[in-house]
Amino acid sequence: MPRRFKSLMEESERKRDSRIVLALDVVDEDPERILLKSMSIIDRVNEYICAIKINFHLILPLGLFGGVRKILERARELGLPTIADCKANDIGSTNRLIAENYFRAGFDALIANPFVGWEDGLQPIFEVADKMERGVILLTYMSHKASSEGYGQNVYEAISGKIRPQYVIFAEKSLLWGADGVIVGATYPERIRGIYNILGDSVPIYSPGVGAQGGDIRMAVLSGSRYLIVGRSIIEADDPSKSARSIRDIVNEARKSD
Ligand code: BMP
Repeated sequence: MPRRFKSLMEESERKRDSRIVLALDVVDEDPERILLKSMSIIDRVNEYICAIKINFHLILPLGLFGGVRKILERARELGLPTIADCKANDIGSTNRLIAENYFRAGFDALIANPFVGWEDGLQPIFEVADKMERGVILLTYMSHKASSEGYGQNVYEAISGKIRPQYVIFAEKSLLWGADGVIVGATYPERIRGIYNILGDSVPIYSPGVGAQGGDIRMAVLSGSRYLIVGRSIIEADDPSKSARSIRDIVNEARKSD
């Protein structure tokens, strides 16, 4: 049975006419203020976004079964899917425990790192996702400056005996493993295009890296990104609601000219 995360995202996207995933990266020394600010941002921007991604900015100070669970409940009430940005990257038994905990807390999907491979690596995560009907999104080309040192390397692929770009191999694995999405930095539109050429519409591309990291929304969308992950441009704006709406509108405009 196919996992339902992709359709959950499509439904949310349709309902709100938005392809913006909010990176709820609220920073504050006081965990209580993080929780309050997070809730307030969600209330202000929820009509302009289609999902919420939560990273260690919240998971560490609030705790998965403490404040984070409250935020996940709020997101659920609003009908917004949630993604755990834990970049799972360990041996199989630990990965299984990571997935079980994030999904038990209420996340609809998690982000994992394909560098660890399948057997005794990511396989248990996909098994847990199947069992609990959640999603798995794979890092395929990250948005930061040193991304080429890992994702962009040319590597010897034992199966084919050829030298190939790492990110191309990861894109192919996302198809093979049945991933529900891939992360490709908006800062590298040519990589988005290359990966989109492999995946087509079967595995949606999620792109962080616009705004604060310098990526261009229009270029990312025209190159094949389906969802834009946006944090600081919304969170740190004087008016998060206005910022979320205007980014949503730029994405929708770009889609029309596609
Ligand atoms: P911002 O829009 O503030 O740059 O936030 C982007 C978010 O996406 C952060 O939570 C970051 O950790 C995450 N992210 C990223 O920026 N690049 C990647 O390649 C993968 C990510 O998860």
